[in-house]
Amino acid sequence: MGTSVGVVEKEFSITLDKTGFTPGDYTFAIQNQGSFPHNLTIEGPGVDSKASPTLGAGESGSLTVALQKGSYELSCSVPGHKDKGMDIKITVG
Ligand SMILES: [Cu+2]
Repeated sequence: MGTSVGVVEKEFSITLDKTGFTPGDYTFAIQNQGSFPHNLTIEGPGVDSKASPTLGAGESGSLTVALQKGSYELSCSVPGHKDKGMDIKITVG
């Protein structure tokens, strides 16, 4: 489980309730507050495109990953959403 991080997804943004990450296990608790389907996909050191299930409007889900030192990209892999702004970067250090 590790540290819990709240994630709000909507058209077209990803917002985290935490800043400042240190290496360790994290569970991203995702709420889709939009009206389109969204997911959370994480890519970075030791994490090869790990994704939550795609959540319908109003649904919640989670994704647990082990973060190492480095830079991670968090995005939504529903086609087109990343380019529209559902794409953020976090630095773990
Ligand atoms: Cu999306």
